[in-house]
Amino acid sequence: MSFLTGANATYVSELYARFVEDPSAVDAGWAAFFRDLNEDGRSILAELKGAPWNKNANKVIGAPAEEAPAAKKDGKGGKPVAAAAGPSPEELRKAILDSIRALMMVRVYRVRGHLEASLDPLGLHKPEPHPELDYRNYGFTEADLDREIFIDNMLGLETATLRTIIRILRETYCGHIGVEFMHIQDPDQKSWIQKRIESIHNHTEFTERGKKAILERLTEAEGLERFLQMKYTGTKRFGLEGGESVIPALEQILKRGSQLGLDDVILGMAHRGRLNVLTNFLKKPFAALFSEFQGNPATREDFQGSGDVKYHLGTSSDRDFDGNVVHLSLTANPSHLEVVDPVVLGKVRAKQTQRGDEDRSDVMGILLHGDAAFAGQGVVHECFAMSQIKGYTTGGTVHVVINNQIGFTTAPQYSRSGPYCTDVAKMVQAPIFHVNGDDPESVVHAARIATEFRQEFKADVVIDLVCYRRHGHNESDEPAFTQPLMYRKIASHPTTRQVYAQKLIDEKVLTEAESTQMVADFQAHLEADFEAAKSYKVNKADWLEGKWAGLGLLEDEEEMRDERTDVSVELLQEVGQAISKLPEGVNVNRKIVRQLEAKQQMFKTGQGVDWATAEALAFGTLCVENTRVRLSGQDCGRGTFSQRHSVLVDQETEERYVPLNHIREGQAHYEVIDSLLSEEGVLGFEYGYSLSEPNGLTIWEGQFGDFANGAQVIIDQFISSGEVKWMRMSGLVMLLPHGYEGQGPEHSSARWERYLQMSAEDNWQVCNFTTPANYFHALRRQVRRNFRKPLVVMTPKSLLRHKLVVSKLEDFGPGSRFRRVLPETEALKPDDQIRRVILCSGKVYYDLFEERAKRGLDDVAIVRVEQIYPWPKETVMKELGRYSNAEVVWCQEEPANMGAWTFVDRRIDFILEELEHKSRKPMYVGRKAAASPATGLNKNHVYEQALLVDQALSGALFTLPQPFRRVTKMSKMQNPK
Ligand SMILES: Cc1ncc(C[n+]2csc(CCOP(=O)(O)OP(=O)(O)O)c2C)c(N)n1
Repeated sequence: MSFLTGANATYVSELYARFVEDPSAVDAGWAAFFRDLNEDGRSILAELKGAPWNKNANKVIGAPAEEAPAAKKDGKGGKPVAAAAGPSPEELRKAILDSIRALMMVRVYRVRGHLEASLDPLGLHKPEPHPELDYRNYGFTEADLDREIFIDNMLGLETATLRTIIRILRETYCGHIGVEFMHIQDPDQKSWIQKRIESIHNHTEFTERGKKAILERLTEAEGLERFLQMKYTGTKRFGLEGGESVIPALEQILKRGSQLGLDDVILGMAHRGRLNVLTNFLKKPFAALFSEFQGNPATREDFQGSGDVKYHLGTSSDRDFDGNVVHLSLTANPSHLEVVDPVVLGKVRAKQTQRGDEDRSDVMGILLHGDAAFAGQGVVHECFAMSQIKGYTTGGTVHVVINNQIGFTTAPQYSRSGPYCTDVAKMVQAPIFHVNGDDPESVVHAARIATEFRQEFKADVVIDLVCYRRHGHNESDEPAFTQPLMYRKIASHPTTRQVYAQKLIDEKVLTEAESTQMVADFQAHLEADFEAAKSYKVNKADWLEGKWAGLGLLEDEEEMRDERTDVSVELLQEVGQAISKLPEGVNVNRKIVRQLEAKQQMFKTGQGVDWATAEALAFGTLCVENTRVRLSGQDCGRGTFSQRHSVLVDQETEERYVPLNHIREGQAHYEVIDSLLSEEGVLGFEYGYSLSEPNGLTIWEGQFGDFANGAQVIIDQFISSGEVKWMRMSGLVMLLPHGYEGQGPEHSSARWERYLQMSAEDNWQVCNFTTPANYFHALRRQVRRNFRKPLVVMTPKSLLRHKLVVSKLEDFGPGSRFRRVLPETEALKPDDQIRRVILCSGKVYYDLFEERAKRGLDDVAIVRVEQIYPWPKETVMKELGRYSNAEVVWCQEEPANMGAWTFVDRRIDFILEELEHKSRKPMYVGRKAAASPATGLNKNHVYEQALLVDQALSGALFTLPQPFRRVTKMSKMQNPK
C-alpha cells in the first residue's frame, strides 16, 4: 500500500510549498529530499497541491514539519488528525519518490506511448521498445511491480500497483491506437483528450448491435470491391482493399456528428476507395456505378460535357442517422492529389455563411487523404495554415488518412522526412490518432473521439488509419516488382473483415453461418443491381439543385450578352455617398481623407470616376441589391497599389471600418479579407466558395497576376475545366494585376496567354479592360445572368491613377452596359482614309493613345478589344470593316510568344478573310519572343516600350506577320541609350 494518500499527500505538498518559500522552514531531512528532486519531480510535487482531495490543506499546513508525518482524515471528511502509527518520514519520502517516478512515467507515456503502439496490421513495422517507456528507467525494479503507488487520480485511480499502472498505460497509449496530443498548447484541448481517452483506457465497449453494424459496413466495403474485381477484372478502380475500416469510421463520424448538431457534410477525397465511399457511404446507387463501368456516361444525356473518369466524380445525398438527417456531398476532383482540399473548405465556409452557422457546428468538411500525398503535397500545409484564420476558418476539418504505407511504388522512407505521414498537422497542433486498420473497433472509437473533439473545439483533428493496399497501385499493377516482401505478407494476410468476423464469432456475437449469410446477402443485392444497371438511366440534373435552382446552363452566345448591369443614378449616388463620406467617429488617415474628398468630387460632378471607385460602385450596388460580395487576396483590403481602401483603419485604435457595409440597413454583406500568403490554397478556397454560393460575387485577387501560377493546378483542373468535366458552374472572378511598367520579370505579366490557350467551349471569360465602367459592368454581369462563368481579368497597376483612365458616372447609369469592344473615340480622318488600324487590349492602349496625340496623327485608328474570350468576332469585324483601306496591326506589350497575339492572330485572319479586307493579315507589333516575360532593367523596358509604340503607330510593317522577328528599327524616335 502507498503511504502517500489523501491527507498524507496534502501534507507533503504543503510541506513542499513551504520549502519553496523558505528551505529553512522545513526539517533538514525533508529539505535535503526536496533539494535532491529533479525538475520533473518538483513540478509533479507542485501539482499535487491542486489535487481534488486537497480540501484541508490549510489545516494540514499548520502542522509542524516533523510533528505530523502521517496526517490522516478522520474518515468523515473532517479535520485531519495525526496517525497513531503512521509511516516514518523515511517511508513517506520513499512513497513520494514512487509517486513522482510513476507520474513521470505516466507523462512520458502520454508523449511517447504512440511509438510503441501496434499500428501496422501487417506487422512489418514492429515498434522498437522505447527506453523511456520502460518502468526500470524510472528507478523501479521487478520487485516494485506489486507495490501500491499514489498516482493522484491520473488514470482514474488514486492509487494502483505499478503493474496496474503499466497495464493501463499500455492499453491507453500502446494498443491499436497511438495518440499524439501532447504538442497541443491549449490546456483545455489537451486535458479534454487526456480525460477522454484515459478515463476509458482508450477503448469503447461496443454493444452487440454496434459490433454487428461494424461488421456489416466491412462486409459492404469488401463485398463491393470483390464484386467489381469479379465483374470487371483488371479495370482500374483504385480499390479500398486493405483499408475497408474507413467505411465504418465515416459512418461513425456522421452518426456521432449528427448527434452533436451536424447536418451538412462536404467530403473531399482522392482515388483510393472512392467508388466504395460513393456507394456504400453516400449511397450512390450501385446500378449507377455498374452502368458507368459498362461505359455509360455518369451524366444525363442532354448535357454531358467532356466527362471524367469514375473515380473523380462527386455526388450528394441525404442520409438519416437515428432521425437526424445529414446532407452529404462528395466534391468532384481531378487526379492531382490533395488539390481538392481547399475547394472543400471553401464550400464548407460558403454553406456556413449562407445558413448563419456562426459557431460552425452544422456544416463540416471531411477530407480523406493518401499517406504519400498528405506528406508530400504543399497544399495540405496551406489548408492547415488557413484553418484558424478568421476569413477562412471552417471550424475544423476531420482528416482521415488512408495510410496504406505506400504511395504508388514508393515506400514511406522515401516519401517523408518525419516519422509519420501526418506530421504536417502538428503545425496547427491538431490531435492525431494513429489507428491499426485491422482493429475496426479502435478505428470507430477514434473516429468518435475525433468527431467530438471537432465539435467541441472547432479545430482540425486527424485520424491516421494505418492499413495496407492489397493490390498494386491499381488493379492491373504488379506491386511485387518493388515491394516483394510486403506483398508476400499481404498475400497471406486475412482481410479486415475476416479478422473482425472471426473476433465476433469467438466472442459469440454471431455464428459462422450468420457471418457467411451476411456476405451472401450483400452479394445477392449487388447481383440484382448489376442486372438493373443494364437499363439504368441517369435522370438527375443535380448540378442545378439547392442554391443553384433557377439558374441554367449557357445555351448560346446571344444569351451571354443578354444582361442588364446598369443601375439608377440614385443608387449610384447612395453608394457614392457611403464610400466617400468621412465616417463619424473614425480617425481616418489624412491621405485617405483627401482621397475621400476626391471621391466626393466625382459624385458631385459625375466625372472622373476612377478604377477603384468603379469597383466599389459595383460591390456596393450589388450589396444593396442583396448580393453578397466576398473578396480575398493578399493585402486586398487596402489594395496592393493602395488604391482600394475598402477598410479604413482608425489611426488611434486600429479599429476597422468598412464603408461598403454602411450603405443602408438590410443590405448584403461585403466581406473583404487580407489573405494568408498563399495562392493555391486561397484560390482553391474561393473557387470552392463560388461553387456553393451562386448568388454571391466571389473574387480572388492576386497580389500581382504573375503569382497566380502558384495556383496553376486550381486554374487548370478546376476553374477552366470544372464545368465541362463535372457540370459544376462557377462565377468566380480572378483579378490579376498585369502590365509592363518596368518592374521586372515577376511584376509585369499575369501570363494571360495561358488563360487564352485554355479558352474553349465558353468555359470562362478572359478580359483586359481599359475603362472603369467596363470593369463595373463586367463584375455585375457575373451575378446578373442566369448562368455562371468564371471571369479572369487583367487588372491595372499604374492605370489606377492615370488621368485618362476614368469614366463618367453616366457610364454606370441607366442604359449603360458592358462593352466587349471599344471603338475609336477621336475624330480622325474619314474611315476610308485611315492608314492603319491598331487592335489592342489593356494598358498599351493609353501608351498608343497618348503618343498618337503627341504626334498629331489622324490617320491611325485604335480599337480596344476589352474581352478577348469569348472572342467578340462580330464586333471586331464591324470595327475592322469600317477601315477598308487600313493596314491592320495587333499591338501588345508582351513578348510575341506571350500576351494575346497567338490567340488573336488567326481569329483576326478569319475576320479579314471574311471581310475580303485589303489587309489580308494582321501585323504583329510587340516585344520579341522571349523566355522571361520582361526585362529586369528599367532602361531596356523604357526603350522596348517606346519602340513598340512607335512601331505600331508609324513603323514600316512586314507584309507577313513575323511574331518572332526582332523589332530593331526606330523610325522617328531616338534610342534613349
Ligand atoms: C499531384 C499528383 N502527383 C502525382 C500523382 C500520381 N499519383 C497518383 S496516385 C499516387 C500515389 C499516391 O499515394 P498515396 O497518397 O499514399 O495514396 P494511395 O494511392 O496509396 O492510396 C501518385 C504519385 C497525382 N495523382 N497527383
